[in-house]
Amino acid sequence: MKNLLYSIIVALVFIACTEKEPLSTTNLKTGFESIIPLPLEISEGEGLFPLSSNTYIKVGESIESNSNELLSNTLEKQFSFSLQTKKKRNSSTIVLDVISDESLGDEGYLIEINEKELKITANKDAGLFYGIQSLLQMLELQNIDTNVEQINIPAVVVKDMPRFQHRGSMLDVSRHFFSIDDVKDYIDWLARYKMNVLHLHLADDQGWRIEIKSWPKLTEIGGSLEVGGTPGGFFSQSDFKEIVNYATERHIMIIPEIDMPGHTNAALASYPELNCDGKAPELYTGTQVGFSTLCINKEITYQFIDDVVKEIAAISPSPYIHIGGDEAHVTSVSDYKKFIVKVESIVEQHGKTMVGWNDIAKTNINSKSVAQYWHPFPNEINMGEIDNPVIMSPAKRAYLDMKYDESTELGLQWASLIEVDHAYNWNPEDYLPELDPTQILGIEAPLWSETVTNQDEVEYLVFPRLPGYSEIGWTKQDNRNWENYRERLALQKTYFDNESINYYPSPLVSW
Ligand code: TNX
Repeated sequence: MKNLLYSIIVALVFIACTEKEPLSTTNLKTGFESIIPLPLEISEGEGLFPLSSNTYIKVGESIESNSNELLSNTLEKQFSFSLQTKKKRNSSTIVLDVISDESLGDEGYLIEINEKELKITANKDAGLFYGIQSLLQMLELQNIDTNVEQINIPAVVVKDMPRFQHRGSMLDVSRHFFSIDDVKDYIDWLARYKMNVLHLHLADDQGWRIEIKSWPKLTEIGGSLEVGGTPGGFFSQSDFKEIVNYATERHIMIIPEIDMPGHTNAALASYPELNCDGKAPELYTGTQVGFSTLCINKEITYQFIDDVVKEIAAISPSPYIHIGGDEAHVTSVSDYKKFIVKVESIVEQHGKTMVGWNDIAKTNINSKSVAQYWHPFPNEINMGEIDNPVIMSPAKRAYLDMKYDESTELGLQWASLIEVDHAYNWNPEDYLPELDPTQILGIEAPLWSETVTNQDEVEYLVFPRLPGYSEIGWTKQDNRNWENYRERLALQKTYFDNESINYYPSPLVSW
């Protein structure tokens, strides 16, 4: 009798120990109302979808990207199970498919979760990618034990699509140079937050950072240094293609910028013939702006620009080439006007659309060229005088190189101090009342690199402001408010910590 009792107890303890309690994900409602950028519509359903190694993933035939691998690999990395590619008895199913649903546009997606199926569909591959990003971020924010064997995801329908088509950031690799791996990290950050443009500022006074085969001294000489006099660097054309491919896989467009006619000291130091007096200046490693100009009235200047644009157009799939055009303080107004119109026609001859900083609005540009608004310098530019498409990057709100507060060591403060709430609380459609909202393509947050020398410093200025810019670009204005955003931003700490991101712990957020 004693033995029997003993055996029963042993058996019960054994059963209790081996039975795996499926952990529920969360006490949040669906989890999707916690992600950044906030989705358009979320409706709760009933029941739970069991995600485990018994889940089978079914991929639609018309999918072109490797989104399914992204999903399976990330889940495998994060948890202890992998998804099945063959259906088993009792399997739950994840379905990924591209369907014809124009209401989702080019970037929207639908997530439908019930007890049997977790389905992500989109009209295009980009939408599918964003749907997967939403699911992965939702799971990550739950801080689920990595050893859990089953995750129960509450039933829900999420319908989501972006407010603006252009959601980007700019990285200045001229003032300080950053490696391919650093740029790839930057691309990963953008992808996580459903941003789709990385504008690379590839040439300025302090450095020329892209190989031009027909003008090799641009990088040999012009790429050799950076701000502070430390060694610079440059991307070979094959490096650039590697970056473009990495970005394309993540549905991000790289917009290359060669700033001209000002901000050109690196080119002028490399080739004396580009100077009006035929003399090459010294390389420049300071941080002043507005002192250099290409020689506007020399034929060779346009030969040079034609070669540069031709080589870049050949390795850049983006429809845009950015020609800078800002702060040409030592170019006369009439020369500037002549110059921009000539450069625009060169860009168009190579099959691209010109983008320039808002200074180009003073010239007679074609209606499809794009103006990037940064500041009403110089001469109080009135953007209302042009009907062109506009990218909004107001320095007072969107400059990632502005300090957070007086005590921030990195960054500048000429435009404003930009705390996290100040970065978030503005509307691209009413920032410049003179613009027609239909002109606004979207937003870009530029990181100028005068004061940032390495990736740790980049992270400090980018985070935690970048998620806010992503939400401004993606989420409907009426669905955004700071109090709710600030709670969601605090949850991003999980990601920052997982990726060892050196973020600024703003006192406005309860981390
Ligand atoms: C202005 S924004 C510039 C850049 C500087 C930046 C620093 C713009 C078009 N020109 O050359 O790096 O300020 O904040």
